[in-house]
Amino acid sequence: MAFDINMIKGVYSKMAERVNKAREIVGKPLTLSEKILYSHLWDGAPVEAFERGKDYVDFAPDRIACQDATAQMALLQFMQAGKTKVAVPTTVHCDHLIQAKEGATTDLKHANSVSSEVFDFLESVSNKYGIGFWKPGAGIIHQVVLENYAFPGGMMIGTDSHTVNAGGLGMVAIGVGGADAVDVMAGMAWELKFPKLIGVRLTGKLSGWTAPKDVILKVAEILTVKGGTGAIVEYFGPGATSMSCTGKGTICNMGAEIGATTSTFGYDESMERYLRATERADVADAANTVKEHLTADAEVYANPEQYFDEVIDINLTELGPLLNGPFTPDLSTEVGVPMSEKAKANDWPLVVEWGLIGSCTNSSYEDLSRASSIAQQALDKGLKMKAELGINPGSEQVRYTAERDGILKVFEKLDAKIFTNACGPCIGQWARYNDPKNAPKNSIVHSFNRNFAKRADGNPNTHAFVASPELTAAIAIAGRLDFNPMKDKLINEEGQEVMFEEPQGWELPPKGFEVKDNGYLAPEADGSHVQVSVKDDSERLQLLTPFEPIGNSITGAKLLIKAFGKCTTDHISMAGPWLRFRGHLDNIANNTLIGAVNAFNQKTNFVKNQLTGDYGGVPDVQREYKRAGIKTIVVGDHNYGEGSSREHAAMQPRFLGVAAVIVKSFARIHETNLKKQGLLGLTFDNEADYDLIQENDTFNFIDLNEFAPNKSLMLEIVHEDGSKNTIKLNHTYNAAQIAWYNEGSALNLIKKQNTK
Ligand code: MIC
Ligand code: SF4
Repeated sequence: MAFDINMIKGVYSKMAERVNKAREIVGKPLTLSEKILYSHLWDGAPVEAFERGKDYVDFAPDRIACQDATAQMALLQFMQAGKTKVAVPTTVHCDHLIQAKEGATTDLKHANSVSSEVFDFLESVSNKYGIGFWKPGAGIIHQVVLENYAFPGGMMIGTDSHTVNAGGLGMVAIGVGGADAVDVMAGMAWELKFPKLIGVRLTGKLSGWTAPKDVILKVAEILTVKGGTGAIVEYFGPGATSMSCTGKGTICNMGAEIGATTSTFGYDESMERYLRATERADVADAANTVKEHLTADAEVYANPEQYFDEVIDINLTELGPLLNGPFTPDLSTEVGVPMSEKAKANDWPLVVEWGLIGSCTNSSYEDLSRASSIAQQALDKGLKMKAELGINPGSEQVRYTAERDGILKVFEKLDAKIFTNACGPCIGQWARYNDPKNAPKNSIVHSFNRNFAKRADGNPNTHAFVASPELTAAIAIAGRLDFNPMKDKLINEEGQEVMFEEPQGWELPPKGFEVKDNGYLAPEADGSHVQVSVKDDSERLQLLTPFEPIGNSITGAKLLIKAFGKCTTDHISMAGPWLRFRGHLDNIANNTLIGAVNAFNQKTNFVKNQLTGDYGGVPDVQREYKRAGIKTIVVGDHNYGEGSSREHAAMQPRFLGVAAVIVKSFARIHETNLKKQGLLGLTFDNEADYDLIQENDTFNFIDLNEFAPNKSLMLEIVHEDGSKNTIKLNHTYNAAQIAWYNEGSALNLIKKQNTK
């Protein structure tokens, strides 16, 4: 048994007392999010009410999940923490390092051969420290977590931004950087700023072509990629209870795309059905005994405006299928004519070359069955695929069951490629081109969550649009971006006009789930004898050397890059081919900020070296500053570090000698990652000061020796002509986080405390 029912019962046994106490202290009815947060305080029962968006609070999460691309760095850090076992149930999932090319069998074999060093490392570290290990091919972390570990009312963290997917089963599940996970693995508290709360009231009912995916595509349009920052989004209302559990997972999953800390839904019958179908009747029975604490107090949902910081209303009956993109997940367009007009106006290619169904967002049994009902119609009506189709099932359990039930066969009859149960094309692990840099302009549609430039196939000219799995299937068959399956006819092989009927599907497999080998390896009870080896000359893995503190005197610093516009973690530390270096800091540092656009010349990976006057790649120029002993700063725009939880985006600049990152605003996980690695993450007090920064500037921190909570810092900018500006910079470091800075990193502090 992979999950721990006693742990879950332990959480529930304390819930009533803690929730009642919290209600008394807060002095009003509680939302579900507050119930979960207040029942997971590090210090036990609550004694004070926290101010949302302001107070830093210590929590005690119930579980941790890591995936292969982030677990390497997390575990390399944990190995330094001086512990013999993880303090909290933890799992590692191998899903990112598997390419999609030929199809599952060949691709998995290939991954197991080229990444064996990394998989073996992860397996042996897991075995040593009591961590559950999910082998390559077992499935995508968030689907596997939903199927095995998520439980209503629980709190978990995971080293992946889409950990939030588990909100579909009523959890508060939050994506973090590896260093945060290391704290909890090492038996310490996990700190989070008490979130603000956004309520989304769902009325009406989904029908026809509208899917749970469209709900979150709509929310993304309303809130934009930064509208959820620092908030938990809580969904409620009749529309919420009428949706499947995995559909709720889809909605929570893409909460990461609006910057939300997490999203969640109250416990309901769909969750109970899902728990029972995934062989967790005992969890459902236990949840039923504390039902009233697994959803908000009735008054909250009756008058949400009084209890949430913001309330959004969506009527599902009026919602239609949407396509979001290209290049950003919050740009929504309705299918058909609106898309046709917008595509023409913006010169987006109308011909669609690929439809991809999968990713942690939409790879459940229900997703595959609804998409296959469209594929079946294509076969029945004599339609030929106009685009190619690729499928990544979410887990081996989903795949095995879908194969047994004939779902995969339907796709195969349309010549679809069934890729491994893994992330694949969602994270650039798609061998679509030999040379993506020179690949032509084209459109693709997928059921994933992110569609940043180059994300799927490395081609900057690929326009990726996000849609529900059923719409993805229909558009791939039609081969046109502006196809409206509700109105448009297609011509079949016999020259007849045919139309699709509405998609149909099964929420859960009618004959139950089935799997032969789910790919799980339990750790040994005592792993102390297990040897973990990292070769000195490995190009994939490198043991870590602690960072030296940056210190409280930064003068004469140079500008490394002033990033223009969107700068996501993909721009700071690209994925795709670079995933292979996720366990080797020196090697992966060679991709640092190579995707960021230089504000002075609009080019990527082309910055001025102030020492020589020459231009070069960002990592090369930075290494030259480092050799010369010169500190540097990075400047950025809004929502800097949006996207992934990868701490590499903080560790690489730190490793290469960047001292401070100064931006208009940060994405939450990235800001914490910078703090954890002992860097300065600062924001302009006056956003317009971004414009003051020139290419040849030198920077002097004036009062860094007085670095303290709630106190701004002053920065002197010396321009090339000798003129100066002094600007005010803000920060959100509390006393403990300043201690990380002073020690060089949070890990340095843990080590110091453990050796005392
Ligand atoms: C992603 O979707 O961008 C990833 C790859 O899953 C990342 C984690 C990573 O960079 O390894 C995420 O979302 O956190
Ligand atoms: Fe994997 Fe994509 Fe999900 Fe990230 S978003 S975990 S890459 S499937």
